[in-house]
Amino acid sequence: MATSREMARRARELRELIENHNYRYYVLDDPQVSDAQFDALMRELRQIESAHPELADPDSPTQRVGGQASREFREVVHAVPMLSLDNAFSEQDILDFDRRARERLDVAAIAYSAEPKIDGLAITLHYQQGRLVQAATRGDGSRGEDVTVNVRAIRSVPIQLRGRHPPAVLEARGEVFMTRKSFEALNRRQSERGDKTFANPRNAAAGSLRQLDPTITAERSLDLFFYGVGATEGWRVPPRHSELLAALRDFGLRTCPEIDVVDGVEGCLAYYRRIGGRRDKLAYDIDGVVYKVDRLDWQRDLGFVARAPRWAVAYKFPAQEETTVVHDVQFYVGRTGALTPVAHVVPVFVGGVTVSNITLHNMDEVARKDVRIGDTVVVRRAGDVIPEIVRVIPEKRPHDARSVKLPARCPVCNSHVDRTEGEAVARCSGGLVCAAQRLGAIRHFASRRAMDVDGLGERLVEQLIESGRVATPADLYTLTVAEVAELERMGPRSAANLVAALAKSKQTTLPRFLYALGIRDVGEATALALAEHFGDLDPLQAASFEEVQEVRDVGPVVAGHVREFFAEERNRLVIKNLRAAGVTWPVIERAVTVAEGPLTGQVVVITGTLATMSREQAREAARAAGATVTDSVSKKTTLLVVGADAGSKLKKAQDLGVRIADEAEFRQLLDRSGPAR
Ligand code: 9MJ
Repeated sequence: MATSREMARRARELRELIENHNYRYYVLDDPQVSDAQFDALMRELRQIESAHPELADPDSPTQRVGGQASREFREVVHAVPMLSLDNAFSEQDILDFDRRARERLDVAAIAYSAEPKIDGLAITLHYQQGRLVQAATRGDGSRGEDVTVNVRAIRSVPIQLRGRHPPAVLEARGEVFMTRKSFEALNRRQSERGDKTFANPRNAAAGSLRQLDPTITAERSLDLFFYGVGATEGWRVPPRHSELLAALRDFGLRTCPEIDVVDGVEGCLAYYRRIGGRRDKLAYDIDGVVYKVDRLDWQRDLGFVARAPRWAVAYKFPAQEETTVVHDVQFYVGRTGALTPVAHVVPVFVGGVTVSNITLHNMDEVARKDVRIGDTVVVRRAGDVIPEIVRVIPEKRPHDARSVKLPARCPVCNSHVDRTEGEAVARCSGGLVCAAQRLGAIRHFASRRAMDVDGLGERLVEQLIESGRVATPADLYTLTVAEVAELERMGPRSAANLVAALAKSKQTTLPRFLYALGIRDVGEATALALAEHFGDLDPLQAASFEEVQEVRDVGPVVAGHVREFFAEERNRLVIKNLRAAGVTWPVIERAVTVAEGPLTGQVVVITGTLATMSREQAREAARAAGATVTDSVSKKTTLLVVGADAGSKLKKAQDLGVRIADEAEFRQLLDRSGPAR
């Protein structure tokens, strides 16, 4: 049994170890132990403290989350006022700031501490003889609120400063914030519990810091970066701000690792660009950068105007999030007929541009975000990212807000709108009769990777369609030079060039032609696979649903689109006209010829888990034996191979009277020698 002296020593040792690991982890960003090892130390300390209540210490790391949940926050008067910063919004503002400072100081150049401007809440921590005695919010700069119990719950904040000789008084100032990751996790938890979610990390940090119950603050993982000091006693303040920050780090107070010393205004502007470029990659939100004259004697010489120092300025980034109002939602029809809901919002300047239209992508997205016409919404545009509606602010929803309804008919051609069950996207069924799809279809047909018709720009296609001269791609090949020369911004020469380009495009390849048709979900890779498999257009047009599925990487969905496309009379007519106009391609030697073998003529489906081979191996084996292999059971299926846990396909095959073989039988079938040639 350990003596209580030994226990007291071990408790002291553990507290020191734990604080040291915290410092390595948070301040130096260089942990020496794993989370599990750290937790083990905390566990051991808790055990000792509960077995030996006489060893309790309010400053023990186990006691971070303690203290009374007060009913309100006491007011704190700041001995040294907490400053605000002047804002700059342009390079010119920064040039002016630097010029004024140099003129006042009568110096040629100034070194600045350049710091990200953390978008959080300013806070001051009062350490006496190295011990955290009080934490307060900025408030109005003169008076704030006492949030000591909550700040103690922030793990990166030392309760006791490091070092043997801490100042008698040190008021360390910084910004409390929440990382984006913690913010998202918090909002997920909040919505799972049916609690209110926060609009952004800043609000979440503010809400968490001002919790009356510190256990809630503790579970919300707040962070803190220090960037300055208030009152100090018994401490020789270093001569430069950058050195002061280094001293704070030595005390165990975390500073932002992005802080740098830069030379002159050029250095400031380069820093702004550098940080701006990495803004989205940082773990936390920043809303600009701050420049501070690095020499503290120069800071004193420059002094203040009202509450803002003459030695510092905040250069703000354009806001990435703003709120605005949705005044309408309209549906746009794309090349493939997809209907896209687009929110029309009151124009708002966000992320450096004015945004007035925001895509909502599809009806699932509308439902998920529950966007209604009349709603106030948070809009975000970060970097080059397209603007998005982040969320609705439900408290601001007017009584007469209208929900967004998918129109029953295409807004362009009035054909009916299809929404396949389980699919997010709704589509106009009007194919080539829909003008929206016509423009897209013809542009796509002529595009470089399709038929590669040089000089057929959007405006030209629009004119050809509007004049009624061109309704389908086939009509392009009947254009004459004289007709084209009549169009806006066309002369005889460019008209001749276009007609020549059209003539040239007639010599194409089958993959290009198939891609050019704009069949839904048939991109270049699928077009190539279809072309290689069938060799020419006629066998593809004649192919059954099952036969199309034989093509590598083609499943039932794409096979369905291909079949629907060729089943449509109007499409076949367009193709016929294209060929009549002289569009041709060389026939491709079929890469895969149907093998002759014991399963020649059979249409095989494989289902369930096989014991001796994978399903893909089984498909290959069946193909090699001459079979056509498909994914789904139909009237054409002649053989169903069943492995373990077969599902609905077995039932369907039984209903249709399809022959069913188990794995052993299938192997026997494969092993039979092929028919004599
Ligand atoms: C922020 N928000 O990151 C200051 N700040 O300095 C930095 N704020 C500041 N400095 C004096 N890095 C007053 C405020």
